[in-house]
Amino acid sequence: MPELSENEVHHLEEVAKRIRCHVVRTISQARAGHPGGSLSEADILAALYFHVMRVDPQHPDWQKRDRFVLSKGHGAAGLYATLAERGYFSLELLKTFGRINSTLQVHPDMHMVPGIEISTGALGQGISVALGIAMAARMDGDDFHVYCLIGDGESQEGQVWEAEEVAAHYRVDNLTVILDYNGVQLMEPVSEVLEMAPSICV
Ligand SMILES: Cc1ncc(C[n+]2csc(CCOP(=O)(O)OP(=O)(O)O)c2C)c(N)n1
Repeated sequence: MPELSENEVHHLEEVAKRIRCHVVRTISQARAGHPGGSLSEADILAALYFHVMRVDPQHPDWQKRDRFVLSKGHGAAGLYATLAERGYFSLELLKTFGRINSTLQVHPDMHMVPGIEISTGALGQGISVALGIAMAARMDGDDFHVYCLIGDGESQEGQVWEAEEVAAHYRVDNLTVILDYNGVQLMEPVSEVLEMAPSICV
């Protein structure tokens, strides 16, 4: 991928700022959702949806599109903001985030929201599904790429490690997994939760 010019980097930074503003607004209006993880993923989502991924917001089911799976599904507010900025649906819809009967629930639903590939929320599952999509694409001879975002807290799930081991074993090179290494899970530093692990194990 060619290096970005200063202008292009500036553009992505501006997009990420707008995503963060939407996140703060939607989550505070709804009084629901996960602000931390939705804010920390903004730069990653801006880069993916506005530079890296091959997508067509007017045709969200286009067969040749790259796929994105938000394995840390509780960060849906950030993904909705990105999809709205990219033109999958209106920015107005963001105002309904978390309300009863809205399509934009706190965890993303693939049957209700254009651009959402997989319904996620149970940590550890998204990366396994992303791996399955990538392996199926390889078998079918499809040339799209699969991107998956996982959390550092989420990485305590054994399922994450199992998926990564399988991906390495089968050399699944059409899957890119990105770790949102923000150091926090819910209200605690990840390092403090990890310190608890030995006492949980005995
Ligand atoms: C299997 C499972 N266990 C517990 C939860 C509850 N939960 C929601 S968010 C979260 C913390 C996730 O931390 P991290 O992956 O670091 O996400 P981020 O900090 O990026 O929001 C937990 C434990 C869940 N959604 N799924």
